[in-house]
Amino acid sequence: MPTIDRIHAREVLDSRGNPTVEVEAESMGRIVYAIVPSGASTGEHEALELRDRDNRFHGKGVLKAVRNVNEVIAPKLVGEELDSQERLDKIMLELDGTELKTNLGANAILGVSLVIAKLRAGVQGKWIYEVIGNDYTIPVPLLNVINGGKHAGGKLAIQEFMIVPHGFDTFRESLRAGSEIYHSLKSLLKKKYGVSAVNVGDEGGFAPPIDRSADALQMLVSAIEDAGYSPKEQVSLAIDAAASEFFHDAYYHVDDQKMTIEDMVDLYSQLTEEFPLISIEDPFDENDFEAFAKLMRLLGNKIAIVADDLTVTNVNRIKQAMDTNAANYLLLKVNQIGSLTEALNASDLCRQGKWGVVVSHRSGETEDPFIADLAVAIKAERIKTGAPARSERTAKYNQLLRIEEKLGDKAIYQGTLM
Ligand code: 2PG
Ligand code: MG
Repeated sequence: MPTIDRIHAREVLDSRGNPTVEVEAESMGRIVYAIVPSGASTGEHEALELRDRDNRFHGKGVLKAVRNVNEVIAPKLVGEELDSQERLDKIMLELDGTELKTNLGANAILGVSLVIAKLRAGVQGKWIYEVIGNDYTIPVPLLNVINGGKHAGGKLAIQEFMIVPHGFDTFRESLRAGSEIYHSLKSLLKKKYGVSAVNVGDEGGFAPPIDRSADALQMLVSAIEDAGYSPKEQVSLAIDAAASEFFHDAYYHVDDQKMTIEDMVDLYSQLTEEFPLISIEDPFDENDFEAFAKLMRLLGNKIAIVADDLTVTNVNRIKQAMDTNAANYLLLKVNQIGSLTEALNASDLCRQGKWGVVVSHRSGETEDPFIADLAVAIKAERIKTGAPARSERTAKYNQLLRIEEKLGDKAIYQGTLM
């Protein structure tokens, strides 16, 4: 059995130009790298992203996390056999010893956890998805083409307006539709609002001066039609409200209004009637299981109600959401929980509870396509990884193209199962 011969972390930059942790590892002469992503609209219950809080990089340096890898984790793991992800992750979790990884930092532990999966694949001459799972599907992409909230500087409170090209036989055709619609949208926005409307936000989607959620969704429908596709049959819509970000003083501040939970339920059900909306993520504040449940009772049998900040890829919070019937889909982000094993446990729990899974990037991303392999390996119904533009986003979509091609006749596109 090959062993881990070397682990070394360093500070590199993410897509927003902020420092993040990269881990390099070696076994039998093979060298692999993993880079940790970082959110902006982070959930308050996420595992700790350790930042230096000193004068470097406006406090955002990650040298403490890097040191924790090089001086605490590496000495424990170097020499260990690459037999099982779970066993190696467990060593790190015990070394940290806290629920939210406040000792070593989730960014330190996750970097090593991901690099272990890559090393296990490397020494066996396998693809990453092949060492994580044993039965595969290709997820439907949720492409974020209009950016609002914390990811852009505009007036839209809702953070993400996404197109969902599901009505195709393959991922490749879906991605083509996504790209064509993205470019149709660009032309429509330019025509209506001028050239500065097509400046992009953090996830590669446009950040136009649109005020109201319904107008943003209408632009998407127009773009789908303009590109020659049929809304609903081939391409549906999804939003991530990231509602904790606009919940202040007991009200939701959206579309220039002060809304109660009931008003928000009305808004979401109106939007769902008016548009081919099939997925609403984080419709309410991250602590309000009851409000989520209200929306579930109304729309839960028709569309995906996705829990992100509510559940933070944490099995305890997912259980709570299941018990209260607060959602029917999990947004799975590896860095919210901080190790691959725990993310896989979250996915297993979703399968037991009959929830769907959307594997997700962060708004601060990197060139590492790891989550594409992960989505394939856990047979995630969907993947959310930004616009079909900007390399930190296309890295994931392009990896899915490779995997689909590699699987050939055996590739099953989740869109065909919807
Ligand atoms: C989200 C994510 C990713 P962030 O809210 O779902 O789109 O954003 O990484 O900023 O939390
Ligand atoms: Mg979200």
